[in-house]
Amino acid sequence: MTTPTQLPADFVWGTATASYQIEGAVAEDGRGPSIWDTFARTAGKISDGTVGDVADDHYHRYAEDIALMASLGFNAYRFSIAWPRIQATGTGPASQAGLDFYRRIAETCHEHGITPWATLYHWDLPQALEDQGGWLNLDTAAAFRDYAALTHDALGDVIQHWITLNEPWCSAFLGYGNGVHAPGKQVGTDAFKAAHHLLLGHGLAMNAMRESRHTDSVLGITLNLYSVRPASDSELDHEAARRTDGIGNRFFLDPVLTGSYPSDVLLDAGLSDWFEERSGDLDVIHVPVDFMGINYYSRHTAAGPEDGVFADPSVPSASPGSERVQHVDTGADKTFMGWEIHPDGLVDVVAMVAERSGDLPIYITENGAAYDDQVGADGQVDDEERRHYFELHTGACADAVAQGLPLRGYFAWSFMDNWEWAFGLSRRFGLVHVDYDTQVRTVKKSGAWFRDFLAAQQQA
Ligand code: PNW
Repeated sequence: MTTPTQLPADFVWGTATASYQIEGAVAEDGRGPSIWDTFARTAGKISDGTVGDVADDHYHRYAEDIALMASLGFNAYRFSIAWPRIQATGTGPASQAGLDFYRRIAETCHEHGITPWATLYHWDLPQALEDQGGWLNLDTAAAFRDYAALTHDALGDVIQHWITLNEPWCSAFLGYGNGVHAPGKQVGTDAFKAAHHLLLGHGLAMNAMRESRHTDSVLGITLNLYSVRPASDSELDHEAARRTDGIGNRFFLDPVLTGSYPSDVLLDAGLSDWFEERSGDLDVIHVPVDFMGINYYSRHTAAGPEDGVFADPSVPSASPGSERVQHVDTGADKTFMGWEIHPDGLVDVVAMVAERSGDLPIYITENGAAYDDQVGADGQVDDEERRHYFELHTGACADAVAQGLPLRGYFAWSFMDNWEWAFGLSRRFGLVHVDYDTQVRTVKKSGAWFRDFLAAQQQA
């Protein structure tokens, strides 16, 4: 008898992190500045005024962190490689010290029976490239290809699993749309061009890695996808849902998996002509991937503006061209990010990808919940809400598999508390609590739950 949370024996169970959120050591061993170093130092951008200079000090503590990960029973670790550690200014030869750091991480994983999964771009663009236009500049796509090729060539013997980009929607629309993320620009619908250059960079990098001597590499991309539904049956709300799903999901899924952009989104944005001129890039973007990564956190319930006018170019927005779409509060429980908890949405987004990609393996490369955790008087962190969140979402994974969807693994976000972008240190996502004064790690109740859950998976 299989229990509801019983998953196949070869299911991948990991945790995930990202370089700038955990490493610190921003000026060590030749690392150059990234757009996040600059952005975090810009007054008013980070809610608690912190920067990532130290973060979890993982650069110096990676060995004990990976050992702790292993003690919880995870068999995979998704981390990201900081581009400015490999190329301080984003071009030129690779830094040996930078490569060595990630080789040590990969080797430490192997010593503990953990499979390393490397993300090449989790948002820390070298500042020197931003100074030349960043992702609004077509040349950045070629620079990303070169960085990916030399990093993969140097580390492909110890890292088999590679993810090109993490969440290009965030890079394009939070970075260049509403400016809530680095580099903090507000360029209106031109943010779609940044998205295109990111996707082109993905395709170029995929091709370069495919042509390398590491022919057994397993290559993919990670998108943040949402379960989207209209707030009511009205035409306006359906239109709002179409636009939300268009920018957040289809604009990224379709070019990668089917080789075309959704024409309705280009029309909404008023960019059909620009994209027509770039249509030759779609062959590159459409290069076959070995798997799709999905970061799933929440559901959106979309409503339209009563006057039916969706665009308001005067508002800096993460959905340019759809500034006036409303996200309705359904009254469901939310995490400390204000994100609605909706486990069935995980099945929705896996089905959304499978519909376009057939049997291609799918991994949830992030899923998790922020809360305002405290260490109790007994030294424990009782994060029952997060434990419950993980129970529900691992259950959703089992549902997806039971429905025959090709879901092959799950990575919890995050292994440990870390520097949460525009929220600095004020949002905790970890299975492991981090005291930022002492750097002491404490396994939370959710981490202990995972240890028991994974042990039970193994025995079944
Ligand atoms: C993802 N949004 O970010 C990232 O991949 C992680 O680095 C991050 O820590 C995690 O999710 C939690 O936030 C997102 O505004 C940031 O919709 C913002 C959004 C979505 C994802």
